[in-house]
Amino acid sequence: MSLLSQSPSQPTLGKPQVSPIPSAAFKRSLDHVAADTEALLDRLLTADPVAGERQRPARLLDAMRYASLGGGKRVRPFLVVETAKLFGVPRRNALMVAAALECVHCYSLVHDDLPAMDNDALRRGRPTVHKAFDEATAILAGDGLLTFAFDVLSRPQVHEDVQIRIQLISALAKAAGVGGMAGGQMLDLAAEGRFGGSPLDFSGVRTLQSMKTGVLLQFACLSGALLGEADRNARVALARYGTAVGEAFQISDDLLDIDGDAATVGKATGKDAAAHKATFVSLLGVDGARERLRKLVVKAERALASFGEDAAILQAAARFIANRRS
Ligand code: GRG
Repeated sequence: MSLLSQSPSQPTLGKPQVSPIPSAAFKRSLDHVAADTEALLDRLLTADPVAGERQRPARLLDAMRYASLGGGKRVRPFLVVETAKLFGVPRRNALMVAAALECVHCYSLVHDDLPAMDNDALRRGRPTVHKAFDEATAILAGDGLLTFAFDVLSRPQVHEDVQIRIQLISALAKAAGVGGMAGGQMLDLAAEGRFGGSPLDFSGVRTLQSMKTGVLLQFACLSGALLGEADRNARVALARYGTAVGEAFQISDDLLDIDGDAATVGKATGKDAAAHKATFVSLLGVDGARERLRKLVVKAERALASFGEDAAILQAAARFIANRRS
């Protein structure tokens, strides 16, 4: 069953238009969610095994903590917490989903940085996990984080209703798996010409990027609606917002690869052009990509119009994602 076909319950729509949130206020909220997510992950990823586990080997746990703590903007957790807030979901419940999602995101970065994938030495301004530890440990740290996400989502602290937890688990599994992020990564490797084939056109790049990057951001937005048992209209609005924000995130990433400063971005730049990779920027040009980005922000803001002032912070998030420098 698709997320949008699940059963509706409470409407929150129909409010008037919105005054923009200043970027400093937005940044404070983002930092607050980041600090809360960090604290929760720190508590969850301890050396003590929980029921059903034997022990947590120190080297693996250290690598998982290195990959998931002490860095990252925590944009996905922010989207979970703020979309959940639209439906009055308690912050502590939303943070559990946020922490699970961040584990999946961090796993993807660890595996993406491996020599067999993007072969990167720098991530979040620090040595990548396989450089700080070793390749085998990095593979296992990714495996550990991915599976830990589903352990966390299955816990009653996420939501007292097991059906909601199953919906979240199913949605995150699909977003991360063969028809989502892992599938998108496969398309990305193919687009580099590793397995033969021809270069991607615009629609091919859009599909690849929406799978590789967009679906996790869409999950972040829809998870708030799932936690809040939101009605169909609200889910459709958040799905539209998530899709626009997902594409905007990727275009801004492509632009950063061209004009970003590696020290600020926290990873190597210029890699797409060096690999002659088809990206939004290579296909649309820098100005065309900026124009598309601008339109996507408008689309994201409009998608939330019916939530009124309650969604002003999410509108600010769309602007932040488009204008980010790291
Ligand atoms: C290995 C299955 C597998 C998937 C990897 C997400 C991904 C797929 C690769 C990452 C490569 C990349 C740089 C994609 C562009 C978008 C992206 C995910 C950027 C990093 O996300 P941020 O900016 O990172 O949210 P922080 O460090 O802030 O968490």
